[in-house]
Amino acid sequence: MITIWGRTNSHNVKKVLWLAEELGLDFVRHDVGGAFGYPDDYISKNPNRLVPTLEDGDLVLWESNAILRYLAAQYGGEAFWPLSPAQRAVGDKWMDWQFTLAEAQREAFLGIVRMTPEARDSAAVEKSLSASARLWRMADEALGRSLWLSGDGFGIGDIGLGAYVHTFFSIGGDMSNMPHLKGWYERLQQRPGYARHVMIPLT
Ligand SMILES: N[C@@H](CCC(=O)N[C@@H](CS)C(=O)NCC(=O)O)C(=O)O
Repeated sequence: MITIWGRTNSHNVKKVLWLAEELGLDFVRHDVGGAFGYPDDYISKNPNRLVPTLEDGDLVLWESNAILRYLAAQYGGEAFWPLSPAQRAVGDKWMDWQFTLAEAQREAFLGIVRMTPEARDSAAVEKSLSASARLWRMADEALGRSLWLSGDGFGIGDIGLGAYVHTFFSIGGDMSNMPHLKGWYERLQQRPGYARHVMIPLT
């Protein structure tokens, strides 16, 4: 049995839950992190005091992208873990670039979602929104060349950024000049795992 530890409104937890559903895995999830805190038995599994953590048999794994790679390789077959290193690298690159995007989008997310309007630094929010829009334009260009960030088929390259594009849209990010990104976001919304685990209230 697979166990996933982490609060559902964390981007990094959403990624893991969504992939687990894409792969049709049976799993149980426990709330931890944020308002739920970190019980000692969790810290012994993940001393970073961060979420997510995955347990599969004797394997205890933290770092969300390492978890995605493990699940894809162990359970995803060729569709999620192409045998060709060159083909696999296409999605792998976007999966790690997600952290670049997340960093740019962070101030806007925190300001709009986690702070009251009085506490919000509007200039920092605007700066973060335009920095992230500039990065999203790179993804838009790539999506003009292939249907998915992983190549011709949906894959793990779409999971990381997919978790963040919903946030970009929800906090007022402007996709009007990014038709390929908008189309990709609409295609993601057709996927039941995305609707269930990513398109939830941000708070
Ligand atoms: N590089 C780590 C980052 C993990 C991380 O920063 N998780 C955030 C949630 S997205 C967290 O645990 N924040 C503290 C908390 O929720 O208590 C990973 O990808 O797993």
